[in-house]
Amino acid sequence: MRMGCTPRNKSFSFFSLAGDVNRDRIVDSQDYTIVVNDLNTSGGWAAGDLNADGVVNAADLQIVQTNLGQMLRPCRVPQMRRLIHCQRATL
Ligand SMILES: [Ca+2]
Ligand SMILES: [Ca+2]
Repeated sequence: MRMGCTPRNKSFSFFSLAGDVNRDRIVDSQDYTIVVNDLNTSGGWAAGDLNADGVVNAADLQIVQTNLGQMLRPCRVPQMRRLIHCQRATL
């Protein structure tokens, strides 16, 4: 008896950059402005609640300030064909 499901390739893209409120991979003045505009409100990450304590406050602003200028470059995933070629070359 065979159980389970048919394996399929899946691709996920995710990243985490502390202080990047608008998730554009850069911590800059736009993120700072979002937090300042939402100070003392409740909301999620998009509102600037970066430490997930339920309120946008000075702690969240500190996270942005600490990480100002940080950025993430898009990562490149090798194409499967190239990966297979590399594996054969090493056998
Ligand atoms: Ca940003
Ligand atoms: Ca917070």
